[in-house]
Amino acid sequence: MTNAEIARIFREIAIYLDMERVPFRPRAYERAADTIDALDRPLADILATDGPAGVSAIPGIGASSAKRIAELVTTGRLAYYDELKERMPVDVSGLTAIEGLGPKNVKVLYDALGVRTVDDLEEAALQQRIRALPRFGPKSEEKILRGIGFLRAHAGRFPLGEVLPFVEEIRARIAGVAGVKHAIIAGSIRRRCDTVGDADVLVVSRTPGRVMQLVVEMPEVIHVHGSGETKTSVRLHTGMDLDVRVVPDKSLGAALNYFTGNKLHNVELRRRAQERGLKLNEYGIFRGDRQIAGRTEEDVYAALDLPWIPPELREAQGEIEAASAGSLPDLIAHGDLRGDLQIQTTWTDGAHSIEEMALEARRLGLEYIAITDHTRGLPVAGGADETTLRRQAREIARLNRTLRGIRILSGAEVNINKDGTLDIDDATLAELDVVGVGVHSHFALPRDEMTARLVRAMRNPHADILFHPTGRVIGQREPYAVDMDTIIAEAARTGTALEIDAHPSRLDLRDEHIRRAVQAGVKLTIDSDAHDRAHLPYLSFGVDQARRGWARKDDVLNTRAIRGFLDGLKDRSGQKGARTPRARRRTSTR
Ligand code: DGT
Ligand code: CA
Ligand code: CA
Ligand code: ZN
Repeated sequence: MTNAEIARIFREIAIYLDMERVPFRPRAYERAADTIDALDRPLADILATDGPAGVSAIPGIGASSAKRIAELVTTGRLAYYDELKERMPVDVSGLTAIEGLGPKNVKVLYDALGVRTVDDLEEAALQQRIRALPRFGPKSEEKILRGIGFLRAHAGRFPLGEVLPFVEEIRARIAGVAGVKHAIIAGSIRRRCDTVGDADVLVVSRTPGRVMQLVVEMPEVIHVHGSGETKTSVRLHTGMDLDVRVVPDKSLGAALNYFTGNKLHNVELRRRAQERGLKLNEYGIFRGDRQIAGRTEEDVYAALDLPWIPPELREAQGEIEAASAGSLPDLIAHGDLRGDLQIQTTWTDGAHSIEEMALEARRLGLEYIAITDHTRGLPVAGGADETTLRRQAREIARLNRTLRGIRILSGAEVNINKDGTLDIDDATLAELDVVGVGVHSHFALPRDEMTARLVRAMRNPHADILFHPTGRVIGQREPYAVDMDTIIAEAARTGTALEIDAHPSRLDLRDEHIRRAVQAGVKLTIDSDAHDRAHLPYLSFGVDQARRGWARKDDVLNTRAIRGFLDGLKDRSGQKGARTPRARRRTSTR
């Protein structure tokens, strides 16, 4: 039983408990699932070495969760979960994945119409049986059908954040087989694409038979498409396929290059080889029959008169020309981020206090964080108003006087109203260190109206960062209709930063948006959008995305030390005359 499987079961339990309207416990299960996902050691290992006490010692995992984990790891089952499933045998994950369909509605649909699967749901909607239910109508049927269509269109691709830890775990298992010299992840995962079709792992081993045996016998495998000495292809329990290839050591670089792709990048490299009278394939670079390169990727590129190209750039978007001209960007690196600028706390819909988030950020090596709880009514009830934000700023100032090694900045994730105004008054915004503004309502506005709305919000002198510039939720919600070129131009003109939301199902700014923003001289920020301290490491997915967008360290504001960062915010660079010295002192000094 892997960590990913245990986390999935905990999430399903949370959904079941939500259906029964059980208070609090669903959040505890979700929190435990987040914690489990963020662990860097298999729970089975922890249990084996430290026993149940070792598991319940993990922050975020209570004693009862620890017991359930022990049962899952030792027996492969969980009686409590089996009971829930038996009582209501529905595809809870599949159904709640549909935009706008929560656990409570899933229960209503099951109780009233016997809906167990997404197919049942589609049939019920098409037969117009849903509109008769209380609190549903013809509009709900339409929305459900659209949601199903969207999911189907995205079926078969998985957010990188969901697959990377899991595939990394499998890779490590393969690397542990006696006789294995290398086990490396290739394909779209190595390029850090935001979604992944299937996982590709390359292996160099004296014992290919043993490697393939391990792969087909992994507990996560639900089907073997094929297995031979050099290639095995399996379907995993998550629905994703995994291809494992064993390659000769002297071809590792060429194979890695070939199976990292993408296809068009490979095609361009092959053409370049041909121009030099060479042949490039997955076994190496050949002059006639003689292999002249291919043991490492560096020597493959060198044989083509190129420097090594980072995998994130291999999308046939001009990277080969840039490499050839010596003008590849010096990409932002993991570890360059010094701050995190979108963090929610228990003041609104986050799971942890300001102090808990700050301590975790410090533990992860960050120097500063901005607390950006939601404002007013959207998207959570009890969002902050002006009074609350001022009270929170005082709490932050108090913490800053006692905490060492981390600076907490006051801020907010301010709602952009339908007309582009903000739902917090300017006087209050002027007192905050970092103001992020974002759309949390009226997602379906026509493109012109939505673009004008965002532009107006960016023109507010206090709006430092545009959060969620596209509003997409990968595999769940389409981006809103917006003219990104206008947004980028306005960001450049007003000095508003654009956010790369690092949450792996968000990544609002796609690679090409980032690239255009960089070209326009727009400042970017990379934020975890953490609602739990286990989310802070999401920052790394934001760095991946920034690299895919050709961003350098200098393009990202929160790579700067605190002083330079604050000076780089729009509100500081001029307009903040409105800020009273007293308010400034409150949060900015130690
Ligand atoms: P995915 O799995 O859809 O997220 O994307 P990839 O890029 O991982 O694609 P995949 O798994 O089909 O193949 C892995 C890499 O292998 C791909 O990026 C390039 C290489 N490759 C696969 N098929 C071909 C091919 O027919 N020609 C060439 N040149 N390369 C190929
Ligand atoms: Ca792949
Ligand atoms: Ca593949
Ligand atoms: Zn939130």
